[in-house]
Amino acid sequence: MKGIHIQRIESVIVDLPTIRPHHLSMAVMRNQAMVIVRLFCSDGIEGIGEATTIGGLSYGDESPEGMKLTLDTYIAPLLQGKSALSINALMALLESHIKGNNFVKSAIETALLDAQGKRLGVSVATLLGGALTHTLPVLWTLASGDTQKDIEEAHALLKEGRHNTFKLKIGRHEWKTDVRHVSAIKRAVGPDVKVTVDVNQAWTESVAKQGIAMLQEDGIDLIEQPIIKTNFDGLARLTQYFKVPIMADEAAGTVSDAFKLAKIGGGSVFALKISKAGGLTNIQKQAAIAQAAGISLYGGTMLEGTVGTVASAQVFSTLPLGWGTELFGPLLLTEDIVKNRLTYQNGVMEIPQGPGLGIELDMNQLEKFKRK
Ligand code: MUC
Ligand code: MG
Repeated sequence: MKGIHIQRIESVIVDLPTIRPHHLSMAVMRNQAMVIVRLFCSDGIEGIGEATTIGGLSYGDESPEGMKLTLDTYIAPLLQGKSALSINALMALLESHIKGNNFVKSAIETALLDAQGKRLGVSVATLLGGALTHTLPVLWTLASGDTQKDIEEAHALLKEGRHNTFKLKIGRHEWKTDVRHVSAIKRAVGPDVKVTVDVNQAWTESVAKQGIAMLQEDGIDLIEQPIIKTNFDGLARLTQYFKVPIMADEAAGTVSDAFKLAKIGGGSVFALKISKAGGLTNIQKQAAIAQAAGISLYGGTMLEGTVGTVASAQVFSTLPLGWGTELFGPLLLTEDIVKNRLTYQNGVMEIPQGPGLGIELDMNQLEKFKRK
């Protein structure tokens, strides 16, 4: 084992089409651009990772093109030749040389854990202390941009039994129009189907007070990031004011964000995302803070493809998630770049059980969808 080092790191941008346009408050997605990281070690083992965001620079402050540049120009030369065996040492090195860039750091930590798991013959979840489960609940996001289409989509998925919980993306329209859209869908799916909404920061605090009051009345189960992410105090006020749980997503970015929010009761649920947090071990730190503060956990996504989704699933499987996950990213894509697509049925996904992430890139597909 001694002397195993990182030989080189490669990154490619892959563009995959979505099954339909996906409407969020800040962008409409028609395809997904993901940065795939390949980390080659001197023992012949390759680790893979993914850095993916939503809508270019409209969601976060890292773009696919910028992430590739950061990887190729700063991270690859920094890690090349270093021992591949202590992931903590490598992440500390990254932290001391590179400020921010959490999405990229998450992809690198994923690739290091994948390589180490393959080397030791254990899953990433095992490296992280062990899985509590081999399946995770997964909801589906209705975001076609049209109420009637969303209702049809929900009915089809309920009939098929693939999902039993839906998240609605709102915040693109005048708030009363959005609330009517949510009410119509909730009425159509009925009281037994859980419905959550994600406002993606679009409301002011005063609009949020009116909007959430109506959504609570309609029996909506969870309200995600209603106001701008920097308004921690506002999120705490809304959490205290309403009976319906309020979830911090964009606000709960880093470990220190989680600490600040937990201190003031900003949110009764945290949406955990490996990208925002800068990696899988930081998710466990955020989760520890949340658990100590009595805040529930939810497994979030940046709409990653299979690599990022499985990395998220590996760490989420080590945590007691009170609100399940939204790890449906691969289902939003028409094509995949791994050999075995994930299995989703009866409202859950199965977590691959092989060493590392337990998945393998399909090199033909990677070549086909690689940005030229
Ligand atoms: C977000 O803000 O939660 C997650 C599901 C989805 O449709 O969009 C993402 C981003
Ligand atoms: Mg969200």
